[in-house]
Amino acid sequence: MRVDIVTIFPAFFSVLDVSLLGRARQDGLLYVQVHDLRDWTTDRHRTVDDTPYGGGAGMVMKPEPWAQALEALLRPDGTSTLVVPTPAGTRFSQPIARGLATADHLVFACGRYEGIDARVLDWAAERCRVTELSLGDYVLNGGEVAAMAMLEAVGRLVPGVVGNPESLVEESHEDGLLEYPSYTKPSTWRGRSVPPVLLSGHHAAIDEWRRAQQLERTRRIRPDLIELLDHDAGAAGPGVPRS
Ligand code: JEW
Repeated sequence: MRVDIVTIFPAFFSVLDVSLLGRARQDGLLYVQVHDLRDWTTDRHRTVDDTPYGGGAGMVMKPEPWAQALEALLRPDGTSTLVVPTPAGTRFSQPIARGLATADHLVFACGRYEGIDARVLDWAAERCRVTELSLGDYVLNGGEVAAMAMLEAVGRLVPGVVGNPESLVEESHEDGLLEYPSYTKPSTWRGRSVPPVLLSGHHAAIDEWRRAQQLERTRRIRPDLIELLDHDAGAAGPGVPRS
């Protein structure tokens, strides 16, 4: 997968070099390139923003530098997907990450200020798939942190990026439940023992205990996820009560 990221803060993405995805980049599975939007400005001050038509607080990103950037980066055959983090987008989720992981080329457009002139996305939608995504229901200062989270979620689903495919399935949200609690040595630490079943060597009992922990935690912390469970698929797993 090839990923291009356009931002006025390319330095935000230097952490990619030290993350999990750093190795995948070296192995050629993920080719990520970060671009400075200001490289596509033509004025002496490298201006990317202007005042909003209709008035109001803040500034809006000018369309011209974005069009120059996207004309340079989007494939002319329409096979690129433009990902635009925005608080007004569809909520990002694991199913959306799975969908994006099948793409061959993603371009992340990271806005700042009050966002990007709305005509840019209308124009881009005539050239490629455009997907506006929100990281969640809270305020961020721009698209960079959202893009970083989305790239990590998508990148680890690209075949070969995460070594063990089983670890993909076991992670939270891949089976629709929160994860079970994990423990390592020592078996007693500061007066707290590891749950004895985990030391029993009884694998069926361990599976059952972990499933019960997942269900208890999910019911307590994220009851909304229980509503989303596929009851037929869930009944095939170990220790799932038919309710
Ligand atoms: C996100 C891109 C660009 C937030 C989440 N928040 C917010 C907000 C902003 C400007 C105007 C109105 C609301 C800040 N902002 C962004 C926020 C993405 C931009 C400017 C964003 N996902 N993505 N939760």
